[in-house]
Amino acid sequence: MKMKKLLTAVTFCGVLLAPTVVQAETVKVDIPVIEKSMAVDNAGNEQVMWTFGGTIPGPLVRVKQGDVVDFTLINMKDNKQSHSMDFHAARVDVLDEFAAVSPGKSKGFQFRADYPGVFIYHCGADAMSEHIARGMYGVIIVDPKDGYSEAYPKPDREYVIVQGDLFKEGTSAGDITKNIGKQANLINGKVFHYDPVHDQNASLALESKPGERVRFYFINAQINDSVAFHPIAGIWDRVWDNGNAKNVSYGIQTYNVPPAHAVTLDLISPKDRPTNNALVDHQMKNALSGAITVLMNHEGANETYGRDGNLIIRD
Ligand SMILES: [Cu+2]
Repeated sequence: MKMKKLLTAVTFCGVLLAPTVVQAETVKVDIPVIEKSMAVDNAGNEQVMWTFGGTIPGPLVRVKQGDVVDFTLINMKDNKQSHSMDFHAARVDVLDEFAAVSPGKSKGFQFRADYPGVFIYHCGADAMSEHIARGMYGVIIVDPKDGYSEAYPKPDREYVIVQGDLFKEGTSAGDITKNIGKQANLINGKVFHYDPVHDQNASLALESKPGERVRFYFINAQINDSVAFHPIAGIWDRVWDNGNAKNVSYGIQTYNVPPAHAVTLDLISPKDRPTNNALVDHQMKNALSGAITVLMNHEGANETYGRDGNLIIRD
């Protein structure tokens, strides 16, 4: 991803009034679609998945409100399927920009990110249920043009968590659409990805220091199920629906996230002691089939986690 920043300083009578006004820029985003067999759990069991960029979720796209995204979808020639790109942050023509592209072909389009927040992107090619369920989704964060404020404070760390479906290998597109054959839940591409409590093969957990403001961008990429997102042993300090700074709620226990929706949630752990949280889909059938993420709050928290663009922890 290449971006060009234009910084301007406005002066009046020699007084610096606005030293760092960040102007809108054009952000180039090229994403290849790669169909491949990949690990879907911490034990290394593989399934054939269809991916944006070779990972589930696909690459994180982050722009500022007002930026133009100059996007190219590259459907690799070894693929068997046609694919498309549906950015929920875009206002375009579903029959034009979001049209499917055959293997070996590319398609480019542009859109301006007018609305701030957190949005899913996904493949919309036929049968869309199967393409999404096989992993074709990712996240675009559109940071507000006004930046941080009292209503939308700067976090100490940021994490992206995407919950998706995993169906049994060989499930038909028709069954997937009806949720028949669902095997487990994926968190950032793996069952119990960050949960060493429920999965002895899990080597990762999310981390923060006691008292830090930790921001989660949570995306529901499941095709049919809503998520009842709850931080066990904690309370969401604030929740911004759709990640928009204007849609704020305070002191929330469980937040409902429908399919293809996303929210931004802050969690602040007690300052005076180490603690742990389990971020769960409180629909128990989903929690116990993979949708639990452990957050460890301790002084020795990994300094690189949730910082400097390291929002999706991958192994
Ligand atoms: Cu696709």
